[in-house]
Amino acid sequence: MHEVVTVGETMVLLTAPEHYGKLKQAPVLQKQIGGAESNVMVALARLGHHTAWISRVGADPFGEEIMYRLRGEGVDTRHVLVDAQHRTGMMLKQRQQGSDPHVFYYRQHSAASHLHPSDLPEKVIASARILHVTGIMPALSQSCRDTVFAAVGLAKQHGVKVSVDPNLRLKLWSIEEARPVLLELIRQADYFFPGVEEARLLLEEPDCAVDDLIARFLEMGAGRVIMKLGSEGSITADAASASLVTGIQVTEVDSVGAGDGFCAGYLSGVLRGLPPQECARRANIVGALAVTDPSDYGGYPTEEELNASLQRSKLTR
Ligand code: KDG
Repeated sequence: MHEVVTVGETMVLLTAPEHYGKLKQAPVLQKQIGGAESNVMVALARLGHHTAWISRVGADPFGEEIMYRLRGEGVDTRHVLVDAQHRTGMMLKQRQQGSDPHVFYYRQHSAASHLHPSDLPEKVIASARILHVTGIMPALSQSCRDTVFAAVGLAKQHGVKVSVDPNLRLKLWSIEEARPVLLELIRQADYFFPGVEEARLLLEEPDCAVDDLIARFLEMGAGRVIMKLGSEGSITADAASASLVTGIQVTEVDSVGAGDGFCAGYLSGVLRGLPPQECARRANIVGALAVTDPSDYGGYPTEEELNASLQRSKLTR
């Protein structure tokens, strides 16, 4: 049985890890893989949890590589369909000194963009403890949007908790298109993981205070809201209480993958039955360690490494 199951697209990611600025000046690109949903599964698997990633890949070397790498991380890929008609998606990442990297997608009409509700293995979702979804899938195509809502519907039907990271990608769709879709997902979320700017955009409240943003999401129906505050930590709130949990300081190399690590750290606490503040403490550390490595998930810790960081952070508190 899997503890956490997800559905999403993973791409081959080409980047020059040692090079800042225009990729045209980088003589060699390195192959990695990236996908917000599978990143969360990798981080959870490193922390000792059973996870499954549901998707489609093309019948091509990139698809093979994604499966090979995710299997190597201990993520169950048995429910991934190999789609002989379409290619695996790809992205380029151009690193910038002092700011978030620029990404360029080559994912239109990709294999994963053809995911369909009939691809969902109902038994796998029904027997999980948590379904994790993001706002990327519904941006890819109508059939991906239908697939995410069908997965959430199955989770609800079988009493499986739903975790939602909005992952607002304005390169994939406009805020006007994204807003109603993501608000509908948020209403169904047991755990909702926004960033502050995303929250303001989604609620059309550019100047709203963080506490008021959280209150709005709780009123809309989210069970627990975990607001990411970057290096400052996070706030975990539900109808009964709210706590600010401070983060740890690290040297940032690349911010991509931090939000995914954060979600995984939090969900691993939930799976262990920990109180919300302890879940947030784990989330802050996994998110922080993620930014110390240039790849999406190279910095995610094992449970042992996470415990060592937790101990160190307790000593310095
Ligand atoms: O969260 C990390 C992701 O942004 C990256 O892996 C690529 O899934 C991705 C996306 O759609 O941007």
